[in-house]
Amino acid sequence: MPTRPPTHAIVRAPSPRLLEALGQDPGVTIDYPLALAQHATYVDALHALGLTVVELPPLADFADACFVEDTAVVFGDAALVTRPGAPSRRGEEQTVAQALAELGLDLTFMQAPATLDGGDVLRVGNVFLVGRSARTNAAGIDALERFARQVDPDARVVPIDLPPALLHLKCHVSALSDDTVLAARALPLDLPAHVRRLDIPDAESFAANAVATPAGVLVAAGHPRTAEVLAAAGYRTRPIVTSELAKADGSLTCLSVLCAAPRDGHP
Ligand code: CIR
Repeated sequence: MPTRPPTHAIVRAPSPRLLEALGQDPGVTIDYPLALAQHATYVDALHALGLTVVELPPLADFADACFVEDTAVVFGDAALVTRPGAPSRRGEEQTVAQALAELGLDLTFMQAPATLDGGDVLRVGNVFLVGRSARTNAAGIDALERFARQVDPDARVVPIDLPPALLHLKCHVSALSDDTVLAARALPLDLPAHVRRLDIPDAESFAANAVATPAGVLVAAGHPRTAEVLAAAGYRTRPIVTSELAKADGSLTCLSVLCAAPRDGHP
């Protein structure tokens, strides 16, 4: 069954503790007011794609809580609420779960010792490529497989060992649709035969992580080759700057959870 176009995006503005977020290089300082402004621009861009944006209140105690993607994997009318791999991030998932429930999705909650970050899950139709990473363990991958098969008995989960330097699988690849992915050239991927791969140069690998809806694609600004590849393939693109969130290892998909709400009950 083809993926229904998303109707909603769940987001959360960066916490005032963003400067303590995981993954920053020493000597690099996040400009918090600029991070807030960039996040607001991202939210505007989601609106422009026709999505209803559910803005969760910032979580003051969670430095990484704006990276909501890691807390849930949506598949059809269901969502797997994850147990994030970084202990400091556990708890972020609760308000995301509540928002998904209010939108009418059926929730499954991952249990210890499983851990998984949504940033490791690349869904292409009913095939889930999942990064085996420092954040996502074997029990997390098993839990993802059980969840996916409950929703669609034909769903497949394919684990991928990540290069050690890569935080999440989706740092260097993202799905544009049920049959197309955008990927950095150097990333090896065992894709199903029907999946088309659009390659971008490794120098632009940050831009491989794009937010795609049928209405258009949000893509990291300042990556001209990627913009050309997408345009040549017929995608309408909208460049976005998220430099301050990138300093905390965040890319574009990690700032939202997209879903097609079975019940549009959110205020
Ligand atoms: C972390 O290390 O968890 C955050 N600083 C960045 C998470 C980025 N998430 C994502 O790309 N899905």
